[in-house]
Amino acid sequence: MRRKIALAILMMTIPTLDAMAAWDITIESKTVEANETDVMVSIYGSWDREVSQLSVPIIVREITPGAFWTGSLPYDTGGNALNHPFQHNVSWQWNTIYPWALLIEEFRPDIPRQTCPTDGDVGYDGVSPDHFCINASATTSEVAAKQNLAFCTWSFDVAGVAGTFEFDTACFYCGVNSIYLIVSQIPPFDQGPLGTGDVTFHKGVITITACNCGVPGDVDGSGDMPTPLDVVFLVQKVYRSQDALYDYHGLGDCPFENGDVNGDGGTPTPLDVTFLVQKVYKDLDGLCVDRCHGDPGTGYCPGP
Ligand SMILES: [Ca+2]
Ligand SMILES: [Ca+2]
Ligand SMILES: [Ca+2]
Repeated sequence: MRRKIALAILMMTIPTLDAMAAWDITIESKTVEANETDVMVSIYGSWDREVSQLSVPIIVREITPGAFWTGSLPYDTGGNALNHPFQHNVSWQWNTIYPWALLIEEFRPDIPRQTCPTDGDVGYDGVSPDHFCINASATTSEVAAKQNLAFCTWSFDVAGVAGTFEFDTACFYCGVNSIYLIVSQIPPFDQGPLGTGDVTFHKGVITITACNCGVPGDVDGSGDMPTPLDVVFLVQKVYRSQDALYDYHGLGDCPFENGDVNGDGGTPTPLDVTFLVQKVYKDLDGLCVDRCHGDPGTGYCPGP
């Protein structure tokens, strides 16, 4: 009987021990469209005891050539929880009323040096690879146990090439050569790979999908250059209110409505039929050739 009771207590204890092992750093993965802007990615942390220091060195690495982040890259350097003098497209989500990371709170770009391999990166420049490091450190206060806390978010634009790139962890330089997540008891100890090794890490993968707003004038979605059949589809839509046009909008966030072949915005009109007739029968191209971009609100359509 005593053994059964002991076994029962042990079984009740196992889930608790398992839950206490939840030390994790995870970077969000996302699927975005080609040339998408203001893509937001967060880093999540889980820890079971109060920690006073956190460092995550990150490499941004192209997997598919050309599929990468681009434009004005995020940074947040030289600051702490109250002061961010050099900040661009980075935000922190933990308690900002009673800030925790008073000593340092930064999202700092740099290139690897000292004890890290120093080949392959010449700058934080949108050319793979790029490196940055997330650092947060307390003076006396500590951040309490958390599970899946999205503590930092950064935003960026992506290139027009379909494929993938990733936010992985890698050596940054001598002081931040690995993930550190430090419990400040006496003496303090690190739960990261060079300490107890309890922290798991999951990299973030950004998948850029090709824009799919259709071939210009291919209103029935057959996937090839417009034909007389497309003209009939558009005539039925415009003059007979019989809408059998392909739903490109169901596949993505296309700026132009299908059938608005000249890209001047709104629903298709007789003018669009005229443009499509000229294209199909006379090879006069006035169609909106870039269906993925432009601003129909201003009548702007890239090309032809
Ligand atoms: Ca670079
Ligand atoms: Ca067609
Ligand atoms: Ca139109």
